[in-house]
Amino acid sequence: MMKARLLQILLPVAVISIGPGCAVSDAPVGAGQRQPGAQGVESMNLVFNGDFELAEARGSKPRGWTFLAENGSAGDIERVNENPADEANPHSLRLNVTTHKGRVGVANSGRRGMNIREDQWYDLTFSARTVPTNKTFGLVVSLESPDGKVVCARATIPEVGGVWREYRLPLHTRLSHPAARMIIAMPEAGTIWLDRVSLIPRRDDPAAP
Ligand SMILES: [Ca+2]
Repeated sequence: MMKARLLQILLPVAVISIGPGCAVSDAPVGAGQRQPGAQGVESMNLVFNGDFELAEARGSKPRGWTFLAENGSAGDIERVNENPADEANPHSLRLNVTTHKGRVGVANSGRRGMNIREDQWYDLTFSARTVPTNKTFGLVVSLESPDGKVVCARATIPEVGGVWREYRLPLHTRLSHPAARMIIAMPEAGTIWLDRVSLIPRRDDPAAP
């Protein structure tokens, strides 16, 4: 009888002493990791002229963006204001690929090259549309050196197209480069419009998905 009574008294005490310890240690860590990330989103966009509101002094090309065509691919880019995603931010980039024989797309190097660090997460966000064709494309995004020999990160975002929508692609880097560029490439011939492109490093939280 005495042993049974002792167990009834001791068991609840043991459970209570373990339970609160686990809960207290988990909660503050999770909350603390998210707060610095939210601050970084506001100030760290590596893309220059990601909303395409700045034009070159002459012509209709957007500042900071270049057309890239490898292995005999062909097409062009234009800064346009037709069918905007946002009337208050009316210009977008029209990427038109007429011949796809190799990698073809657009490149942005930030203001003086993007300082990309290895083993970090970078969040690419952008708006895109393909109206009136409504075709969808799997866009291939790379962070790489100007000569393309150092590929810091590469990932594909599938099924981009239709009416204006926002997209997000997390990129994880395996190499660093101090003056990298970002390339958004089309998988085949076609036309797509892009706007509000941003690339934000998550330097406070490298292991985040
Ligand atoms: Ca715009």
